[in-house]
Amino acid sequence: MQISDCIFCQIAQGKIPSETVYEDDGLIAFKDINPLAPVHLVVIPKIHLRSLNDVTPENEPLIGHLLGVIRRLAEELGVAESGYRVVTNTGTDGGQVVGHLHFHLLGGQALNARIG
Ligand code: IU
Repeated sequence: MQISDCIFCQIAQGKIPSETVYEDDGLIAFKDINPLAPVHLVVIPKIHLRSLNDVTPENEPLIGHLLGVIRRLAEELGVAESGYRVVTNTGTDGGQVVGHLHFHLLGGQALNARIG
């Protein structure tokens, strides 16, 4: 697949609209179009990494920053105290559908084991 065909790259570049809730130089967080919980965000690095398997030591500060942003968003959205789930599906067996590294932030209800 060409990176130019990647839907999440196009969202990151503003070429496809999304309900963005946070953005900085390195990442963007938007509402999942098919939410599985009252709070369901997708948080992605802007650079094209196919999955967690593509993360190199060079990318690790960015991923650490991404997790910090998720933590702050969870607080801002009011789910930090009640609890939430962060998921990154990786590869075929992991159920990854979109081939651009992304983290789901799910919360706002008691999550059963199947959600995410
Ligand atoms: P995955 O199974 O971890 O690859 O999930 C991809 C998620 O991206 C899934 O929850 C979709 O609803 C979501 N999504 C989106 O929010 N906007 C889009 O344009 C597309 C997928 I394509």
